[in-house]
Amino acid sequence: MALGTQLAELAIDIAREAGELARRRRSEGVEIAATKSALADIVTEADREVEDLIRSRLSVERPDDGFLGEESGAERGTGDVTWVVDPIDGTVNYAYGIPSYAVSIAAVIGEPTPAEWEAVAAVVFNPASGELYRATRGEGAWLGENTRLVVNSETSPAGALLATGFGYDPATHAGDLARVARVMPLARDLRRAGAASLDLAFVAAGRLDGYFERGLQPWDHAAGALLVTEAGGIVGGAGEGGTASSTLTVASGAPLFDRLLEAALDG
Ligand code: LIP
Repeated sequence: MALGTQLAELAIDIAREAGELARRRRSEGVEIAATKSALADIVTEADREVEDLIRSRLSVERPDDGFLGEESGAERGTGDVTWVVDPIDGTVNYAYGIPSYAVSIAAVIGEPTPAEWEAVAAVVFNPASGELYRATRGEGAWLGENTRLVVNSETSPAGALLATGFGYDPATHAGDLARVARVMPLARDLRRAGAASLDLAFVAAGRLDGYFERGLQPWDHAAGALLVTEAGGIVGGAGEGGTASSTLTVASGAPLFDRLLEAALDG
């Protein structure tokens, strides 16, 4: 069995177990454990517990692999594979009880930085909706067992349905709003779902025409980006060589991408 397929099957199994834990903890009531980069940047006890579950499962199944997780940081492996994990992407939604959050797990090879890695397997699982998005490099992207994901490459005279997000630090909001103003002439409307991995999954599924956001961390976009590219779309940004980065991440079908990137980039 090809490596990507093996890693994807493991990621699906772990994401389902982790997602069920997150869903169960949500139903029991959520405790804010701490704030991180800003008052609005919260972490719940469930974030930490879910990441611990994912990390311990991977350490048993793939002991030589590296790990990069939102809550427990980075650990280099002795092999070529690193797991990039956001245990609960959409943490604020989760804390408020909004059913739009996801377990995001990607397996990458090479240097564990977005500008250098090659994602080979990805899973984005929303336990509230039951929707599991998955992709293996070179083998396409899927929703559930057999719904093939294909980005929307049609351009509508009404404009594009786009999604974006805003950072936790209030000092970044003016720049984010200026970016929205630059992009709006391309849009029919905007959506703000609050979970980058689900925004990227929706681009892959053709439910959004495009997505742009400043301030994402590698674990926010690692899995969703592979969904988009395996669904025929393009992911890039302001990183080295035009890659997705914390400065800017952009995803869409090919006809829209260059215009969206140009409008979203800071002047
Ligand atoms: C979130 C992203 C979202 C962004 C939020 C936050 P988290 O990740 O998924 O797109 O707008 O500011 O970064 O913190 O829930 O893992």
